[in-house]
Amino acid sequence: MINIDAHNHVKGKSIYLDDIREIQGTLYAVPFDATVAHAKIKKWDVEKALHHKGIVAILTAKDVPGLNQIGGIIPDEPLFAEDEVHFRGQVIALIVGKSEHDCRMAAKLIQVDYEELPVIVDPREVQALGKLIIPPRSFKLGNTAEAWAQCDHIIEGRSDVNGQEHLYIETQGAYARPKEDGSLIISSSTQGPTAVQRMVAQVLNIPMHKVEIDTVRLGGGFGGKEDQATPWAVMVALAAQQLQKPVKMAMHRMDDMRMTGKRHPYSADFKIGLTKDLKIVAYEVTHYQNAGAAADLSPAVMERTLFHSTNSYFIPNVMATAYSCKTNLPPNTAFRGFGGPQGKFAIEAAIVKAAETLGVSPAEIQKANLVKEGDELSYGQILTLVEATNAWETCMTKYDYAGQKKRVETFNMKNTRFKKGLAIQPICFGISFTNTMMNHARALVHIYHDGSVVVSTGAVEMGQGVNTKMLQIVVETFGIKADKVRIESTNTLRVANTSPTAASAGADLNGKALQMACHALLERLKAVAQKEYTDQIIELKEEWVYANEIKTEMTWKDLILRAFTQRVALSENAHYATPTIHYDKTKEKGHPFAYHVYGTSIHEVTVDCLKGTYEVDSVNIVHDFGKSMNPTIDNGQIEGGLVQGIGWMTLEEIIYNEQGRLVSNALSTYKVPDIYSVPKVINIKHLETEGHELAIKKSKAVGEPPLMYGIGTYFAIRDAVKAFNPKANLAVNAPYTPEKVLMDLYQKS
Ligand code: MTE
Ligand code: LUZ
Ligand code: MOS
Repeated sequence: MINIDAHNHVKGKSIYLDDIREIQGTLYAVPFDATVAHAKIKKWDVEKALHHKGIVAILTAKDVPGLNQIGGIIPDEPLFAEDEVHFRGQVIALIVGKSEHDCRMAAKLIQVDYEELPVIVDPREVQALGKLIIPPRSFKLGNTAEAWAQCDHIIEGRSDVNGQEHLYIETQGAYARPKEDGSLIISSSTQGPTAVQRMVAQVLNIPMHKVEIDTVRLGGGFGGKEDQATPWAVMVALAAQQLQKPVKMAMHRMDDMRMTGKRHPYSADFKIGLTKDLKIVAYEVTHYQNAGAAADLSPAVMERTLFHSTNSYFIPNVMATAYSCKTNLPPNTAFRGFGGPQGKFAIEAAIVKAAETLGVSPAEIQKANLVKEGDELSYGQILTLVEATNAWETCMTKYDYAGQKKRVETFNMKNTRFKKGLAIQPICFGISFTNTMMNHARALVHIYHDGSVVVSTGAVEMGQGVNTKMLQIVVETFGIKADKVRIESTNTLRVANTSPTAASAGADLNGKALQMACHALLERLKAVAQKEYTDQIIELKEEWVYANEIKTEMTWKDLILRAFTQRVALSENAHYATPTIHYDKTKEKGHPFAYHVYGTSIHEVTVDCLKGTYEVDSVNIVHDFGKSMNPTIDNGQIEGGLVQGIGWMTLEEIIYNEQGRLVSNALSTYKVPDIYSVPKVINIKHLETEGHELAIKKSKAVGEPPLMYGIGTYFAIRDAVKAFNPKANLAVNAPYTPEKVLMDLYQKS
């Protein structure tokens, strides 16, 4: 089944937030933000701005009837700054007017007097000062201190990896309309409608039942709208409530880039110990996470880094520590992989450093240490249905890695200006929210008496195709055609208390709930048919009732009408909670993930050693989809995730200056992959496996894992640089921009 949105997307008919038809009298809101990264606010003056043409109101902390607080995990983030600002881009006021243009003009008239305080943007620096978001955490397995004695080689090093701008095509936005009795409906471009509902209620000081959040779809979220869609929705809700007018905000791209957080930059120190036969015996790593000025999701991101600190390798002695460092940057947030990629980057850096020191190929070390059935990870989960070696070996044979390696070596012998590089990137990613209590979902199904079906779940469509997968479940369970089913918007009145669509678990969690609802309805419908066809086995296929495998006279429509006239309930609401998972934070042990997703990728690049530029020649992937329920959508997720990962690792360079000002603040200065930087060849082979019972229809979660293949491209470029300049002592510092490559090519050791 093709993505049900495909045709309307191409025709431009799909509705995004800014396409919602506006109600007469709608006002527009523009946030006004701090121009310094750390300061006391001595005073502010909005009088002049208030008198500007078209301005209706300027709201600040003083106008908040409830709590001026939107921190989700930790209440450390005011909606509007009060006496202090902690990052550039922190919102101080909301300007509401008759047009966005009026608001922007008025913004220039607002005056704020700051008393500037020291700005720190480096995570190691704030860690040394003890400025942490939460106390540090450590995952331990075995005993590293004792294990060093068993190692023939011990290598230490450091890796640095920068953040990443989400660059969802649709910027942040929300549109609030007052209803009666002080209640509101808010259309929000959010991955987490319930999170928005909760914060609107908290800030406006009204019960959650007065707040309806509606989300049709997002023009991309990538984690950037898991938590950070909330402030904008709360702001327009506040304005709508105060003014009793519809109020809308659709953010300007540069405002969005400046005011919202990004993927967390990390710095790490590592120490890795191996035996002569390349078995990794011990690994110690310390991560410095650049959290920004408030917690946001950083504690959860940090924990996922620890969970993925050994990627797809079994290491018997592990000591992984992480610090969430509070800097004067916009609070960093969820981004596809959610800290996992940063954890993997450090272990891959350690392996590559070790390989270079020992004069072996990193692949030899990677292969010798892949996780196997029954292995225990540092957090106590015992791995089952492990596909790491299967994916690796299938990848090597299917794509003839040995032949490719020879071709690359021959090429490099014959060429000076151009050098090729190769790297292999295996992945192993845990599926489930690491916070066990978040792993549940609901679905609501109505069958109308004309036989048409409408479905609501907690899943938010953001381009990943979750609605298509939901539709497939209904169609397959009821044996009806796709045009009989409509997937409705995600709405807090229809489906309550949802987790955000995140952690790649949207299809699994909501799909399982939907399956339960559909099965309950199916049982009732079969019972209706059974009255007609006593003692026969009833099935529903192609909108027809079958009895003992023989097509009857009764259609789906007949059956529904019959059920209705017999007063059978045609609606069902189901709830699903992932079984088997648990985690004990006091021990840092448990079984947090329903299952893991595996895969292996081979990256080949060519570096122009005169210019420092590079091209990705090919990425060959073997991926563990389980039994993919929609290979077209799933392959799209692999391609998109891979390219997004390559962008993070190569071109996308976020630059904040020492004063905490975002220098890469537009698409002219922040480069994302274009058609030229996409790999010339991407092959995706589906690993033949049984899938997993906890995956929806045994089709494993696919959203985030492929991003981590992108790490391979970084190390392939490094391999090519080494081929040109074998003596260079290279740092591990992503993204590997052409400028950095050029410097490394001509580095004198
Ligand atoms: N694909 C598209 N096209 N757009 C997105 O915003 N977000 C990614 C991934 N794939 C995203 C995407 C992220 S960060 C997650 S967690 C998953 O989709 C969420 O959807 P799922 O749980 O249904 O896989
Ligand atoms: N969000 C979250 C996530 O709250 N917990 C998670 O474990 C997670 N993982 C990936 C993406 N978002
Ligand atoms: Mo994805 S980072 O879990 O929204």
